[in-house]
Amino acid sequence: DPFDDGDLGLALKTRPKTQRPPLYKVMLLNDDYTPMEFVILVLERFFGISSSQATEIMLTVHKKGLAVVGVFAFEIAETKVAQVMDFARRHQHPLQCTMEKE
Ligand code: TYC
Repeated sequence: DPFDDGDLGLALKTRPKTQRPPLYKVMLLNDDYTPMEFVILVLERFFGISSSQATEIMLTVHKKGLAVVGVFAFEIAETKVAQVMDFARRHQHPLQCTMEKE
């Protein structure tokens, strides 16, 4: 009949679905006290971001309140957040880093 999509429909319905892990956005939040240079250092050290890109991202956080600094699988995102929070705490800066499912 004219509504029968034949083999193509069957192929789509039976195609094995490729499973991808959920991704998590890691974000930095602005505050009034963390030095700009420290935020740039965090972006370079923990996210492998170049000095010029790190400066741009830091200024985005400063102006907009937050920015996504990377997107990772759950365990990687968790590790980045923990590393940044620990580094900030050890330097007595109130910098906050959080993650959110994409
Ligand atoms: N607002 C801070 C200042 O003026 C700089 C800053 C940028 C702090 C980004 C946190 O995630 C941040 N010193």
